[in-house]
Amino acid sequence: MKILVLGGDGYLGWPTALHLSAAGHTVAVADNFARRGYDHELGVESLVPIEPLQARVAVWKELTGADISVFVGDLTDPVFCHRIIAGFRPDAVVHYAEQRSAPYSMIDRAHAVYTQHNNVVGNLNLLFAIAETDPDIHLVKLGTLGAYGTPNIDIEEGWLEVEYKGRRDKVPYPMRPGSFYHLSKVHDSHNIEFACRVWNLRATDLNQGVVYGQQTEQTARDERLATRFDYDAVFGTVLNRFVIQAVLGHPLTVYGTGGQTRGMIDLRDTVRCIQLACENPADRGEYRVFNQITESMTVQQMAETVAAASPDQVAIEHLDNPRVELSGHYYNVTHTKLIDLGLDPHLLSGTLIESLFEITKRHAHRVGTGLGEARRAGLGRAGLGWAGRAGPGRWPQAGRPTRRARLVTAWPK
Ligand code: NAD
Ligand code: USQ
Repeated sequence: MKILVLGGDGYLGWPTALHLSAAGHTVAVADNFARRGYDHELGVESLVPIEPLQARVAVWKELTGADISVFVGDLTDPVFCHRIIAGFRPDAVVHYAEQRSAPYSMIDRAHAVYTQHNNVVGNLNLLFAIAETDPDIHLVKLGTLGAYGTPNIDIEEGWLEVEYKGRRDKVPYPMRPGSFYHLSKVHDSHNIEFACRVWNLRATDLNQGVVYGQQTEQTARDERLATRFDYDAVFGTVLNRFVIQAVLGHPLTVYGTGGQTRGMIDLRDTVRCIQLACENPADRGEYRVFNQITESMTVQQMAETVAAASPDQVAIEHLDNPRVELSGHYYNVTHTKLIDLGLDPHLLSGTLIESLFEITKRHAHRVGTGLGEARRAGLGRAGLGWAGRAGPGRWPQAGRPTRRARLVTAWPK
């Protein structure tokens, strides 16, 4: 198949491009390098050094002989968007190219507006480009599990059967997201569902949980093929952050009680899920949703799992939660559709965490301001405040969450 990976320079896009190329597909990537720009804005960088996109592609060609075409441009530019779809004529488009940090979207008005403009307009341009070029092209879109929020009923895969006043219907699952970033994904989903219904497009919306891990079979072949590994308070995802904190001897920063539960997935499963979605496309006119996770855990359990795998003593610190989110809630996510297509999940294990410890130790000398408070990392007074705490018209609280209690865990060695 011909597959175009949008956001192909990112944490997930790059290993996905390599995985699809290794599986024999003809792959192209597109990116505007916005992600590298956020690093400059925040004064942070990936723990693992990453090569420029053109260099990465050249190394892949040197090792495998396979070409990956590169398009540099912005999806919010409709001309660029149309040109790459009409020029490359993919069978499937994997759309990763969005601003993906919830904290970044909550810094202030400008970051919220940027996030929603970038994500919603880019996705809309893409829908038009597909409809105008060839409605048969399958859109594989990365959504987020957090779009559902934490409802007190099971989370189904995109749709809900309801009975109301004696009548039955199947409706899009109600969404109650927790950030302007997560809301951008909800808007995207509505636009995609509408385009499938009225233009007869085909799409798979992948509501993915928090990703952890740094290597796939392909990126491990040469360190110049490494994907990024973020650990800062804005872009670092929770498990990756905990691993780095453990290696550096910093306390693991659990927000609140740590009783909030999240769905998670290993990077190696992410790339496999994308392959499965591309190779088993939705029907024409079909908008289907898969919940892309392999297991769920509370944040406290994640911290305890990392601490238990560490050869050193690790402290777990409970900070005031800068986010507005429930803890100690019901959480049961249905996630059978990717398993039915053949996904064989890697579950979080000591082995994976140990390999992450090794990677982290190798690059520990590169840790800069990112591990510390967001303010030092360049966010100014907005810090990590969640607008829900500040309310409209007031700025979110400044700085890092405050220290509330420190629990030191001494794990048996
Ligand atoms: P990332 O920021 O590392 O990669 C996204 C890439 O898209 C970046 O290289 C960026 O430069 C590019 N991009 C952004 N806006 C663009 C635009 N307008 N035009 C062209 N390129 C643009 O993020 P990631 O972690 O690889 O996530 C990829 C996707 O997966 C995102 O849509 C994210 O919401 C989703 N997702 C990520 C996770 C996770 O834990 N990382 C979990 C669930 C869903
Ligand atoms: N958390 C901590 N301590 C930290 C960092 C985070 O306790 O140091 C907690 C947060 O409060 C939250 C949970 O860990 O409850 C997850 O936070 P996160 O920053 O790892 O993930 P999140 O903001 O939800 O966003 C990430 C990706 C995003 C993706 C989302 C999937 O950045 O692109 O959409 O995971 S999901 O969470 O399922 O919506």
